[in-house]
Amino acid sequence: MKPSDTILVIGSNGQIGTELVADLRQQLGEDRVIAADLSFASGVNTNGPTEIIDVLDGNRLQEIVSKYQVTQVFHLAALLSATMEKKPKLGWRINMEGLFNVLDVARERGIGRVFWPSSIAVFGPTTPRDNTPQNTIMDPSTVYGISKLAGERWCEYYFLKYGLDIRSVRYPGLIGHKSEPGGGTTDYAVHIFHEALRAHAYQCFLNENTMLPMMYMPDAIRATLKLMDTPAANVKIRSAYNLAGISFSPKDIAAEIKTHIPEFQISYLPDFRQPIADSWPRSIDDSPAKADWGWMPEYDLAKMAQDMLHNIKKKQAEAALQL
Ligand code: NAD
Ligand code: AKB
Repeated sequence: MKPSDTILVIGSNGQIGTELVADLRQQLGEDRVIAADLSFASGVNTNGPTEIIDVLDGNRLQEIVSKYQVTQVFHLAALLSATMEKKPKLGWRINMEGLFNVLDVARERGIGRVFWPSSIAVFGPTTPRDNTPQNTIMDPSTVYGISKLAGERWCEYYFLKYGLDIRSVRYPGLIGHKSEPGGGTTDYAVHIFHEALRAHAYQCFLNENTMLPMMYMPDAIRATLKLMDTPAANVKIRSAYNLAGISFSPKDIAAEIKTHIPEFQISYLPDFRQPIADSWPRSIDDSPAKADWGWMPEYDLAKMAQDMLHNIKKKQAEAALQL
């Protein structure tokens, strides 16, 4: 990222965008980072330029890119796995047509660099589930996973065919305290902290031994910006890089929370998200990301849990004062 870059973040008000925009604005200045989403009613990201956009509207996207002379795009607008199982056709449109609109405007306008996130959802029931390699069987059984796998293929195609400098990672389930998660299968790992502090109890929608790859948001943002700042010649994978942080099950995270809140109780009532989780890896081999651009996570389960509890406790206390 150069000081002269002007960055457009589409889907800016979600779990990742909220933290990414704040980080980018801190580095580049508020005016150089345009937050774009369906609405700004929540007030998030309004400390700098904002644009209302539906990513399905290609003309509007062209208009914004030209208005600000955008040089980099982070395209985060999507529906996530659990929501998409309920709204498959709408999700397919948003995830695929939205991506095409971004790829096409980037190609036509000569945008220097584009980031689009993939997910561990690209893997499926017959993928090796432990230490899942970068290149392996990919047979996603969710609409979301199919859209991410198709997206990866299209990103690589635009790189090979048109030279578009597009970069991507397969994020694990992301955990953060600054915003609510947006309809994923891994959301329990965020909700559990809020409920542990509020009610000392949580009913989990996955069973106790469901081990999944996860990552704390500061690591995810650092990985994203590190990949985007890597010299193009070192970015050898143009579909999406495997990315690993922490792997744990609901039982593990509950035990970690109990070290801070001994009275915390967890119960389990698996729902439609259980088979989705069962089709995903338990842990990820991210050695190509480590080798090509020096990726290294900083947060383990204990460090992440301590930080989550500290920050959510503070937020809940501030909210209580305002009542
Ligand atoms: P989120 O649901 O929290 O946020 C998505 C944002 O996109 C929302 O603010 C929403 O309003 C916006 N949006 C939805 N439809 C739109 C449209 N048509 N036009 C414009 N904006 C629209 O999602 P997130 O967790 O921030 O995820 C961002 C990206 O990262 C997605 O592509 C997601 O698949 C990917 N990802 C997320 C995770 C995770 O654990 N959060 C893991 C893997 C991959
Ligand atoms: C989801 O659960 O849908 C996301 C993801 C892993 O892509 N968190």
